Amino acid sequence: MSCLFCRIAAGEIPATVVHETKTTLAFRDIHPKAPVHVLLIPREHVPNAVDLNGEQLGDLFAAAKEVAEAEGVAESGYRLLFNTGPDSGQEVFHAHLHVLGGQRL
Ligand code: IU
Repeated sequence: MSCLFCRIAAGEIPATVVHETKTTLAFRDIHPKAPVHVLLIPREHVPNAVDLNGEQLGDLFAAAKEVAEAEGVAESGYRLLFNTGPDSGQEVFHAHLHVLGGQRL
């Protein structure tokens, strides 16, 4: 298995997991760009956000809401971001939703 995030989902590579469901895993970004920077991934390998089906998207957004509440940024606000493709700066080709907050962005 060569995909980094598949390996994190499988528990082969350590990550600081903050939330998990049957379909979704949330862990802290290793190079945080804000005080709160959590990545949410589908457990199933999907290369890009635009390849996610409706159920996977719904699960990611539901998890993002829970993470934002648990991280204390639900009221102050936060950014949800998918990078898609090389020009966006996407580095890991396993779809992931960034949750960024904890400061004025
Ligand atoms: P991007 O949307 O593909 O650019 O985001 C990839 C993120 O994955 C980026 O913010 C990295 O800091 C983060 N990351 C990580 O959390 N753990 C890792 O082992 C690697 C990248 I490589």
